[in-house]
Amino acid sequence: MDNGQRTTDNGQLTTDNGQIMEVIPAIDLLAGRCVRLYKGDYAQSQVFSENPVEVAKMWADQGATRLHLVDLDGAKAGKIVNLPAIAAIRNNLSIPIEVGGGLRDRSSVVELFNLGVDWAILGTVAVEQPQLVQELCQEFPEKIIIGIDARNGLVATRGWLETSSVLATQLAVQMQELGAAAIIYTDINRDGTLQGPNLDALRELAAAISIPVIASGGVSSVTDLLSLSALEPQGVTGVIVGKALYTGNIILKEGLQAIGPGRIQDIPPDFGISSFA
Ligand code: AMZ
Repeated sequence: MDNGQRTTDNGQLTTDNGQIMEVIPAIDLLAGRCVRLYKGDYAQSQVFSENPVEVAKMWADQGATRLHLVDLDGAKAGKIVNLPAIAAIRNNLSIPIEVGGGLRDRSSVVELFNLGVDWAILGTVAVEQPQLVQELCQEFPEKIIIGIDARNGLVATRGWLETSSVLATQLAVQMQELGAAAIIYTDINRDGTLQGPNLDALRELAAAISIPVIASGGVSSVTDLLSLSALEPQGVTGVIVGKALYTGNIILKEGLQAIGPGRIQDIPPDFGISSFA
């Protein structure tokens, strides 16, 4: 019987009403600690834990299917700085992890892959060295994700300390052509503010490309997650959650129940009826 259900490539149950989305906890590393910045401002950092491994394990234990790690010192310095913390997280966790911040050459990307990191996120080089992006996408298919961090639609680079004249959507189209596996779109003015995601910008971006879009910045509640899940048919396949998880505004388990695998609204329609028969 066709009850509107189907399975995804990895066997997860979903429905024709909309597919599941990944809820991806973020761990931002500054001087080996787990922090959150406000709008990416290094002067406005809040330490959430001295022990990022413990935090990573906690999100994995609570059901995360992927982790998003940012080397904030690295993004500023232009090279990996928090390698010990990244390696420790990788060695203590079995779920996939994506890492960005300071990856500006091939050897840094290779260093992460050698550690067992699953995806490398490139930001600054997408604007400054598209040729390198193309080479890396060819060498590591499906492993290179582009982080597009936008301030009023324009792409910011180098720890968000510089704003380019490149339009986010334009860069996304170019990166898709070069072979990027996915785009992570961060709205800087929302990041760390708990003000809600920029749905209009995400809709515009997702309409312009066919590779997956992962939303980031401003997510503050389960309601925000549900709003984002309406964009799943347009290609928004995941959402990165940072501050809201650390403040408790979103309980990971509830976020997963709302839009993740086994989300509660996907219980088969005849499931409840038969129990009353
Ligand atoms: O918060 C910031 N100031 C910040 C941040 N979170 N600056 C950079 N980043 C992240 C980007 C992307 O994931 O969101 O670093 C990565 C890009 O680094 P790079 O070094 O490639 O531009």
